Amino acid sequence: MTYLSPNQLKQYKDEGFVSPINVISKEEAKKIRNEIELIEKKIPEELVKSGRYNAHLISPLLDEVTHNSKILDSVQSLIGEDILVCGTTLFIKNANEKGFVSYHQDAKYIGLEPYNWVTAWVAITDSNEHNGCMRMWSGSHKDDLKDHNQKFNEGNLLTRGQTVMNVPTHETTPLILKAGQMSLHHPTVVHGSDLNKSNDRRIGFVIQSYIGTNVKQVLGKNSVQLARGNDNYNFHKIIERPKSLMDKNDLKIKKQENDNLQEIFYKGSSKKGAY
Ligand SMILES: O=C(O)CCC(=O)C(=O)O
Repeated sequence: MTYLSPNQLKQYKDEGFVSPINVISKEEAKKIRNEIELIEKKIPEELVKSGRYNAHLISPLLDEVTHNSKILDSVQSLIGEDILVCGTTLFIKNANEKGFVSYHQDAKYIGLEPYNWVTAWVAITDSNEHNGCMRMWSGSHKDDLKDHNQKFNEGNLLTRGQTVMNVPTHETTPLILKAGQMSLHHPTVVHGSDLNKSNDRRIGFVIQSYIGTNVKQVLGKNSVQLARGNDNYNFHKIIERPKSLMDKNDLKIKKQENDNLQEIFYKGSSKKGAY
């Protein structure tokens, strides 16, 4: 059992995130990278744009991480013992590309209420200031939801380029992770990330998010998997775990899920971004 320690719980409560937490080995992270890159090679369009969502539905190794008991122990410390997975995202920044993530609050556009949920960011490669790790505005989760501009700016990995203005970026905390470590962050903490200036890709596998069974999707439909405990609310449709790598039927399920997700992310917007 690897529940969060009192110090880690305090960090989450005070700062809106907790990091770093060891969850898988460097070797396991490398195997996962290889599986991601195999999918990219076999089906080049599968993991780009909206395809980067829910890769755990077609990759047994990403499915394993999603249901990893060390991660779930930490998550349980924050949201209780009845836990659902309601989606995942691959945040990949290739070397020499202009990918960044504008400062935002996840709760602003994800549609999950109440905020009994947490996001786990698992480093598949090392993630540091040089290759554009996440940066957190510590303590910002204690405020209400902030106004976000929709910038649709080039290179922004967020669907609509949602951006909180006037973030004191020089005061933000870089979440430096070794491959195999994770961070957990709160639905309302303001965070973003800069460009990858290294010669290798930076890969984050993000369980976005683990939700308590009492959490509803108020902007559309999300299917879920039961990760731990019991679901006595049954607010969501249950989705199967992958049968094998790139299984044909699983690819279809992923596509359907991602179409639903796009509707949530673009709700109320007449314009579509690059992702
Ligand atoms: O991977 C990144 O750089 C940003 C990820 C992010 O915004 C998130 O996990 O909520």
